[in-house]
Amino acid sequence: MIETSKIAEKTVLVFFAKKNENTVKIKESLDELKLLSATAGADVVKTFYQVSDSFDSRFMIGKGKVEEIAEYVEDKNVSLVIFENELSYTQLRNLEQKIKCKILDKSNLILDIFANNARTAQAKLQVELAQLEYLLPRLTRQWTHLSKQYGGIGTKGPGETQIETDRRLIKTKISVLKEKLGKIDRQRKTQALERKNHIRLSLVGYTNAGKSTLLNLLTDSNVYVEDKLFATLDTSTRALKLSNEKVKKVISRFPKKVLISDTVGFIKNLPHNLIESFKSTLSEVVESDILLHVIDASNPNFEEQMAVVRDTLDEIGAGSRKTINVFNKVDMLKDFELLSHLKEMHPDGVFISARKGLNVEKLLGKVKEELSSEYEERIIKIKKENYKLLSNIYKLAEVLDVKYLKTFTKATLRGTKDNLDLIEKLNYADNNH
Ligand SMILES: Nc1nc2c(ncn2[C@@H]2O[C@H](COP(=O)(O)OP(=O)(O)OP(=O)(O)O)[C@@H](O)[C@H]2O)c(=O)[nH]1
Ligand SMILES: [Mg+2]
Repeated sequence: MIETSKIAEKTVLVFFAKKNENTVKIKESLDELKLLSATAGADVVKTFYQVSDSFDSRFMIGKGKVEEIAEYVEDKNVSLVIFENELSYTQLRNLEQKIKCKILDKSNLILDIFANNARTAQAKLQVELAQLEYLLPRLTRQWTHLSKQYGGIGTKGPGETQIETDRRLIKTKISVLKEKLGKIDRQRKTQALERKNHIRLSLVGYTNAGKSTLLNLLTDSNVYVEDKLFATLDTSTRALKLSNEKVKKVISRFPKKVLISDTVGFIKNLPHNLIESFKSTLSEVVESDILLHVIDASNPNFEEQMAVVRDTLDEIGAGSRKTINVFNKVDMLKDFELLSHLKEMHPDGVFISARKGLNVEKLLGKVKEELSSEYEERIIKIKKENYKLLSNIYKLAEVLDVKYLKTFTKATLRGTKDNLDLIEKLNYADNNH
């Protein structure tokens, strides 16, 4: 992948909204686009809006507006135009004929940020896959020409050489990437069984909510934290470890070792192919005992962000996992009434400050409470000499009692329903061959 240039590009933003759209929502979407642009290294010099009854299908915005932007771009030497709205291939082509600089939409911008922030081999492969899949239907001579002419944000994409190759080569590359990712995924799956004997928590949430800050706090680590969007693209897993005395007490009451995973943040309209290619990273989330949904309570738009996160969890198949809503950054809520209102609205939530270490013991207490409701006891009968199953059982559950009877072994187990079901399935398979 090609590195993005570090020089800030002179950028204008363009935003089209229908007349009946909520103005508060419009402002929030625009603020998010500004933050995304800044994260990508753009220097936003102006924003063009258009609010209208209907959009012009040729350009998204009206022709007059296109001309106004084109003039501004030329006058002020602007090198990048970013649309909040998703542009079709034809709209992009039409706009490029009028406005003489690089044009991106929000999906493209997010892909670019991901490309820039990918650090591990797996994240790089995943981003490259998403970029190629995004590019494939849009690959034209025009694109090749543009990327050569302008460079910078949004064009580093899958690399010069691939842009020059034809679609068939890109397709081959896509299958190679899928193959490599499949291999990483298989390795991960073998490690997953090893981890089954641990309690697994995943931090999920909107980008910039404070997931990595909370991971650092709970596991005494030092993963990358930044007031930027998509600072984290990789899942890092650490063991729960805290030096705080109050918290130590809670931890000592956990039945098993606790592992916590940090994950990539979500955002409204996350390009679908990004979710697709990050599915294997996110499978960690799907297999967790409990999800900690970290919410930036200081963001006026946090409720919509919560809904986006829930929808994305549904999409990756984690919608029904047990979830604790963790309202973070309460240190920023100066208005006491606001906080008590929030607590009233979300009686099951936990209110913390990851940065200041506020209420962590409450959070862990809640985790403990949720876990004990999930754990159950079950007795299973195992064929007498099935030592292999017995050794697997120790990985999957707590063995409370074992009785070696004449024809079978009777084990009393304690574990999550999922793990106990899995043991029964293994036992059944062993007994029947
Ligand atoms: N005031 C305040 N700021 C916080 C708190 N927790 C995190 N932050 C700040 O919020 C910003 C984002 O924090 P991260 O931990 O990187 O957020 P994240 O959810 O991991 O973000 P991505 O990985 O980019 O999705 C950083 O500037 C943090 O210092 C908090 O409790 N209070
Ligand atoms: Mg992070």
